[in-house]
Amino acid sequence: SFPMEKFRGTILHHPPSHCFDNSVESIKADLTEKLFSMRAKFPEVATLNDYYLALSYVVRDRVLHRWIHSAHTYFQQASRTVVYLSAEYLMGPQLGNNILNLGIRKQVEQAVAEMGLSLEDLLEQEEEPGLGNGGLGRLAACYLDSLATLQIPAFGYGIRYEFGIFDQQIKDGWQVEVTDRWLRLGNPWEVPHPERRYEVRFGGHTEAGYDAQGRYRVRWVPERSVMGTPFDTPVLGYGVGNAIILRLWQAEARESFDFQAFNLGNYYKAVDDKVMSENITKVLYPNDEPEAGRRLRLEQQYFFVACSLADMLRIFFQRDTDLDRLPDKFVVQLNDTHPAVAVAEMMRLLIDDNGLEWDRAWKITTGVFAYTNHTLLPEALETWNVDLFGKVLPRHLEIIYEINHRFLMEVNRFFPGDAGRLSRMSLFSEAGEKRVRMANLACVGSRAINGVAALHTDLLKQTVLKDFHELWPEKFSNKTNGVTPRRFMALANPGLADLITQSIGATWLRDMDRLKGLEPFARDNAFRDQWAEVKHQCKVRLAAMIRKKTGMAVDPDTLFDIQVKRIHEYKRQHLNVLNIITHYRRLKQGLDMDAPARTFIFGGKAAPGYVLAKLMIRLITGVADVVNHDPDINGRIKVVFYPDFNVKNAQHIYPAADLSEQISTAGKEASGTGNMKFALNGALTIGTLDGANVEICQAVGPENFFLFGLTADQVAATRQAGYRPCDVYDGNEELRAAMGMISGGLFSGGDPGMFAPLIDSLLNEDRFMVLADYAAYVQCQEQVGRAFLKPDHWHAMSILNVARMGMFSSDRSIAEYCRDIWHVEPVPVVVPDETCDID
Ligand code: CJB
Repeated sequence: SFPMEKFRGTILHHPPSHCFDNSVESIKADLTEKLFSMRAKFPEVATLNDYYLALSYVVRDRVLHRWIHSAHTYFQQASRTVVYLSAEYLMGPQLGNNILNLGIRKQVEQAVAEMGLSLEDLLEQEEEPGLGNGGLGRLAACYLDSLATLQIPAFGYGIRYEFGIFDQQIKDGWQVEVTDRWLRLGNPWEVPHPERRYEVRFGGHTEAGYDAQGRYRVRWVPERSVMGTPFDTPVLGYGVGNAIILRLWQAEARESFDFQAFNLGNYYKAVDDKVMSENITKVLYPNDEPEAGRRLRLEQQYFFVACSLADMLRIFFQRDTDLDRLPDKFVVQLNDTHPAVAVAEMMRLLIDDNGLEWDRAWKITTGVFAYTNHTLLPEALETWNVDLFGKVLPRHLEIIYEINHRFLMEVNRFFPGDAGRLSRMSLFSEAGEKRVRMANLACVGSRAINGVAALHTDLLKQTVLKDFHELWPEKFSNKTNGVTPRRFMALANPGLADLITQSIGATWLRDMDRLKGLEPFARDNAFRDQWAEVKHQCKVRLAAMIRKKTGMAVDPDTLFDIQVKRIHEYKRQHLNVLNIITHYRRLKQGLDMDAPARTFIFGGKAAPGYVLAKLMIRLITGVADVVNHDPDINGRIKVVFYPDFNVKNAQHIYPAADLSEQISTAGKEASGTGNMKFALNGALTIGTLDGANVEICQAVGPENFFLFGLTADQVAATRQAGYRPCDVYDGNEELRAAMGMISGGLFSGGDPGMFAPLIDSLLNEDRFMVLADYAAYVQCQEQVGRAFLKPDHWHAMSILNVARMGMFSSDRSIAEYCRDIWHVEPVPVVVPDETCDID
């Protein structure tokens, strides 16, 4: 490896400094050059994808220029650094965002136009890296964007899945999963570093003994090992020279061939190890999957944690030798419990590999980590069977036992003789099969614990982490999620961004509180008309996309009512459907004839093993089939299922919404972030008091928000009082009729059995109180319809929503993490010879 020690103390060289000419002529010349040097093509034979790749390499050079100066600055200043550990990143397409952040959009647009291409077509070529399931993965990506923009030295570490989240197709109304081969045509954004591999060990056993100094030591004798190779993707800040790195690990065999087996003539045995090793980073696991494939998932988690911590220590040792100073130099944020095994791995590194005593190692470890919880759903809290854990990570299991032993002694000192508390707080659950509780491990190993919205943090303190809050109240804080306005406003909705900039200047994109300046424009008729026109254009664009993807024609003059997110019972897409059916039935009866015509748009993936969620998709498409073709309805209702919801599609969808559906059962959605993306694009929200909806409603004002349904407290109380969904059913004629239409087979081609599991679960248990909120929801939707018929007032509300949403920028979230948890300061990066300013 590179002899870094030579660089310690004094810096001998500056990184190369190219003067990138960002003129149109120069970009054209570079593009032709890249077509030749990277694609071996001349223009007459180049495909659109060749041009996409060539342009990406042109942009990448400029991106790398910023990264190399950033890395050099951080190294030189030995800056305190944030390490973000996340098993998921949903980065979205890179080309458009990098062009935006480099500030070269106009030149690139013109350059490709002069070459007979359209930038929009080239952007459409990009296959996004779908390395995450949903909100949690996208949050990690927004946070990298804000870390770079706020000039914070940081690394995002994760897994380079060969196959990300599946592509969704709809066949005969059902979801079909298709392998996501995102790397098929190459990925121009990453730089592999095979020279910087780490070995990661698995299995085997441990041996205890005494070292030469007579100290007790444990030696882990692993059974096998794999190598982790990093792939780096730079992430640019906006309006600054700073860039940071997303470093994703790929698993590889130590040797490509087992030479002994090969020499014995067993070729297939020889490649076995290679295949097994590469399996570790083969595929992303979908949320909400039942137990299958658990072992590999644990291996994935440990694999990326081990590589990342080894890399962090390598960087630390470039400039320092005293491990006690590690917490001064690094803070490691655990994005949920997926990387929580890092607590045990850190202890192992310090004790076994670096010879530290337990207490010293524990002080360092608990000085480094912080933990973000993302869910209250008990079934989503991660635990591992102890036998499985011990087979994969025998040394770590021992360490966790020791942590637990010492921890429970401490608990017992604070709460003597409280056996119930000890068993609830233990790192092991003993009811049934013995399991390791990863949330408890994360809490014990971290100096800070946070939830992702005010309500969520309160409920954490009162429920799942109550005991930890009683023991360490000072560790807890709230950090309400945020989203990046660069991708979800400037890039996704340039029309809106330009209108805002014309009105209040350009600084809002880095300082979202400035959006407040839009408030007076809510009363300005001319401005409202422009606002309405921008929204209309976005709806026209989405209508064209819908046409292309589904063949369906929808009318941009109707109310676009949109629910896009993972399909899940707690998110209650079926509540939305029940309202649609109710509205449909009323229209058939000649009622509600003055309601505005609506287009109901759904999008989202169901976990492949989640039967009821897949049935919900089938219900949506079934309702669409009937309603869209009913001549009595005559276009007053259209229902669309937009296939394959991902970041790329989302960028077309959020800007086109009039109404945003945020209708989860109160107390179940930790935060939500789609709710923010919609509102920042001028959609009004219909929602419950759940997650960040609570704060959104407060920020925009309840008069600009369609609120309905039980509160979290009422949900709990209703449950306590012995909630019986069948009583609600019996008492509501319209609800009975709507459910009757489903179970009668109207939406399943006459098959009354198809939706029985869904109907039965609503009638018998209704875990998520769909029926309890039904009447309030239908009524609130009527109010929405009436409000939409007064366009001036509607657009004024829309403007006020955007004006008051500034606090939901991820810049605000990250600034709070920096101030309260990470204690880290900005490090500005000066990039020499950049000829272009941010526009
Ligand atoms: N979340 O996407 C996931 N996956 C999980 O396993 C647990 C939670 C979501 O995280 C988002 C980011 O914090 C939240 O906004 C969302 O409410 C939560 O469901």
